[in-house]
Amino acid sequence: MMKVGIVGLPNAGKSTLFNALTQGGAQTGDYPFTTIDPNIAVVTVPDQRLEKVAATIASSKVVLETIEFHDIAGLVPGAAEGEGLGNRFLGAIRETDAICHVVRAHQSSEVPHPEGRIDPVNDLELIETELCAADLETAASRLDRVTKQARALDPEAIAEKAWLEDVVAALSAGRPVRSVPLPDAAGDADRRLQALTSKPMLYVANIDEGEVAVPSEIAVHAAAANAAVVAISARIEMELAELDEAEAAELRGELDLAESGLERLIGAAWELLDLISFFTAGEAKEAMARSLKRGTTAHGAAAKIHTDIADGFVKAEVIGWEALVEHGGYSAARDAGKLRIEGRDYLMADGDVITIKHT
Ligand SMILES: Nc1nc2c(ncn2[C@@H]2O[C@H](COP(=O)(O)OP(=O)(O)OP(=O)(O)O)[C@@H](O)[C@H]2O)c(=O)[nH]1
Ligand SMILES: [Mg+2]
Repeated sequence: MMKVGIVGLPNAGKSTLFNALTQGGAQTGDYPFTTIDPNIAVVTVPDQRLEKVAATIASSKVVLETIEFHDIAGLVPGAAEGEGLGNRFLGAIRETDAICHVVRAHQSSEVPHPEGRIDPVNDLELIETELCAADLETAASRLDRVTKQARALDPEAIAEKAWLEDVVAALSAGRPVRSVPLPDAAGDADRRLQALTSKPMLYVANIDEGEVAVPSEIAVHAAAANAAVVAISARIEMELAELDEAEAAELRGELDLAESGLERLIGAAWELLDLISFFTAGEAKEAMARSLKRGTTAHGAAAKIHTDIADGFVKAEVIGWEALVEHGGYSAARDAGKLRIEGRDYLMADGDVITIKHT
């Protein structure tokens, strides 16, 4: 299960967004450091396609993919040197697979800004500077260690040393580790470094009620930082999350919000992480959605289900979810020649329904 850490300046709206996404009851407040210990909640990734497949096949149960959100304490300038809740904050981010960076872009005068002004790009840079400072310390000490190993003429250590030198230079210039290409010869050097700024980054622009677009200066900054970006009014989404389904749908219509904040955020995250979804579904069995890196084979998909299934892989029956629903089930789809037999090297497509035959 993917873990996403929600970070940002104090009062940016992190806990409000967290509550909207998770229907959680995290405390929010118009004062800094409302959150101290991280709030953690698991949400299911909504997927109408799987619901339709499950209804067609008469599956017993729908099991959706899940994401764990961590709502972390606000970060302040100097955190890398222990300001604010410095180290605890940074430790909490280390545990996550991707970072969701909430930046205040709403103008509400009721909510104080810790810097006393509203400037989203500057806010993004403040946080990124702290993350780079924390990584610089880690990378410099790792470079020290690897430099000693590299003397022993270990080719991977030599490649790692060269990469770390580039990393230290980038971080010193305020650029994230994710901007430094990792040569093949350096192996898993990025995993060993465990940098905060190598994690995929998604910005959430917390916009005014009634707005829908990402402010252009934030979009420009995101493109330069290799980050994805979505615009969400955390306050509206939290209010929507408290309504029943019919009321929420009506208000969404009025606000011109076709998808929920959660759906938009997941859509952007899937694109950022280059993920697709595939399904397994059996009659009177579970219908399940799982995420997969784009470009994964049928054998790789099998490994996601169970290592035994991957080890005993013989062949796979594959069909796009829409064709399966159109034909009304597996046997009609098979009769129509739409259920394909694929081998282990078949590249999975988004929305594939797969049945793996294994020994
Ligand atoms: N007008 C408006 N107010 C918002 C919005 N999002 C959050 N707020 C308000 O801003 C204040 C801070 O929100 P929180 O969600 O507690 O902020 P936080 O980032 O979790 O803050 P810390 O935990 O202190 O770091 C609260 O009073 C929220 O109601 C928004 O989209 N619009
Ligand atoms: Mg909070």
